[in-house]
Amino acid sequence: MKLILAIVNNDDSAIAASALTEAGYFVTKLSTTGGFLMVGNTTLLIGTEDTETENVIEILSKYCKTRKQATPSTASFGNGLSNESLPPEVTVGGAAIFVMNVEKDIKI
Ligand code: 2BA
Repeated sequence: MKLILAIVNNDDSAIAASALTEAGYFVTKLSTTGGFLMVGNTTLLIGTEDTETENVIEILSKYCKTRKQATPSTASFGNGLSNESLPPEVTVGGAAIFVMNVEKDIKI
């Protein structure tokens, strides 16, 4: 079994989660914050069989789009970077995906 962790844009998260659920996958949505931009994004957790991994990635690819995002002035908050050292905009997404092995999957 695998745990797929996908960090996606907030604007894509609802449709991506719906498409995954409709395809029969179990999905958990977490509200998260990117460490660089310091703005909200969404992390989707999907626990599934090894053989389903590529299909999940395909669905995420379909609904999670790459976009340019302006670097907000708050991006350096707390990390000691000056605004001048940050690029004016960055390319974000479609999704940062991590696939992990699951030792046990227990539901009580
Ligand atoms: P953020 O950390 O807010 O990063 C937003 C975008 O800023 C990134 O897009 C990338 O284009 C740029 N960026 C991030 N860190 C950078 C750095 N140290 N130097 C220069 N540019 C940097 P994505 O790569 O598509 O990442 C989107 C979001 O996914 C990230 O938001 C973060 O929340 C997550 N993420 C991406 N890669 C990750 C990783 N290896 N580990 C943990 N989280 C990751």
